[in-house]
Amino acid sequence: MKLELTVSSMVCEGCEETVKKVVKAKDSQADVVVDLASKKVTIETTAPENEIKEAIVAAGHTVD
Ligand SMILES: [Cu+2]
Repeated sequence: MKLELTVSSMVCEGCEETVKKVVKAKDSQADVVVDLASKKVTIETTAPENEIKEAIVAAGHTVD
């Protein structure tokens, strides 16, 4: 399943790494592409969308 999320709280590469890390903690096979400029995160995963969103929010980020 392909997810396209906007994580507006990402401001630097550290945030980008955090988001990638928490997504991969949910699904180690996930393919995560972050575009910092547009704050878009494209994720190819078998994990449920709500779990991915919750993991990102739990890491202190905002999913629009
Ligand atoms: Cu940051």
